[in-house]
Amino acid sequence: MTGYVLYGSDMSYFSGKARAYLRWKGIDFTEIAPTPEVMKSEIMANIGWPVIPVLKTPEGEYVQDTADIIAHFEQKGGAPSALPPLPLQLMVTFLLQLYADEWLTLPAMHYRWNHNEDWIYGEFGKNAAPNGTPEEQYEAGKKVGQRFRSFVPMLGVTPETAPGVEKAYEQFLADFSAHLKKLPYLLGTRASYADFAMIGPLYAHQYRDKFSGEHMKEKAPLVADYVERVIAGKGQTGAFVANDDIPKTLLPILKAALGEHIPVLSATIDKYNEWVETAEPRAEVPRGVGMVPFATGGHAGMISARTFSLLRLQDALDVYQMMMPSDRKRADAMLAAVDASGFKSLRIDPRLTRRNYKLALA
Ligand SMILES: N[C@@H](CCC(=O)N[C@@H](CS)C(=O)NCC(=O)O)C(=O)O
Repeated sequence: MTGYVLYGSDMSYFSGKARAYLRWKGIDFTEIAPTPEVMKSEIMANIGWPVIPVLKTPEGEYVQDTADIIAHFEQKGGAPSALPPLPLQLMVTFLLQLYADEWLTLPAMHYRWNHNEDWIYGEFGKNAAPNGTPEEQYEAGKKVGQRFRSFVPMLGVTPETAPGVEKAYEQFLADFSAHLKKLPYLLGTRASYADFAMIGPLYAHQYRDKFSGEHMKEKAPLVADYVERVIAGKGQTGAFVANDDIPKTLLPILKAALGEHIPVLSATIDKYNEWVETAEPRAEVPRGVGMVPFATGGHAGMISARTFSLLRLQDALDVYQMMMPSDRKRADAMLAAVDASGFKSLRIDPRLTRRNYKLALA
């Protein structure tokens, strides 16, 4: 086989992000489902833990994590470039990735596991028992799926928070629909990195899962149309909004996202700092460092303090901290407009990096 291999699945959050990007970039790739055999011989053997998506290059190298998959191609240069070239749009790109990867997990988990549970077991079964009868696939899928289901309360979705998750998601659909009336993609008339990130939650869980997709098509047909375009790799031509401006219609989305997420990120940093006190230099970082309070759509609960979220935050902070004074002034004005000035004082020290396909102290 020539070209790249993407080990991924149509049901997986982050596989959609990678697939949308690869199609848009025009990469020759084949997607292979994570059957038990593939999990063992490719993913466990080379990555060391069970995760998708994983990219295998024609040279036989393995790349894991969607940001690293995208960077693998972007570092080579070549048009079209996924990242906006100017600083404020770049910072907003990473803020939108932080939201898509690490906060829209709330509706994704809620809708999949509280509205599509039996349906998704059948879908998981197609990978777990590809040659089984529908009943055998359901049983095999249930075994795999129950592991994911068991993470849901830790990810903040409980009977107490579920109404808030729905309220916040409905508001997002309304705000994003208003944006899509003005512009076909997040930052202009062409697709870019932020759109691929948004496809993570919006494709597999919110569009493809049966009930969620019906709900999206009914409540927010413009969002459903957007998901279809981005997952198909469209939007290769067109432009970013001129003058490094941020479309006004993104402000309500950023305001809601950052308003809920910044307190959680700040509490996660406190827990990370406590953990760092006794950690060895360059240590592997645990995926969670305890539980912290949060609220979404006006409903409060507890959520895992996920260290990976800090890696995504670090990208946005790096862009902010390296801005020239005139750009920083524009960034400050935008952050003030969305009540998110708290972002500026967040610090991740020591820095985070990825080593051996895991999160580690830099
Ligand atoms: N941050 C990673 C996350 C990959 C990820 O969380 N993949 C999910 C499926 S969409 C998974 O395999 N999770 C297994 C686990 O977290 O143990 C990325 O961007 O690629």
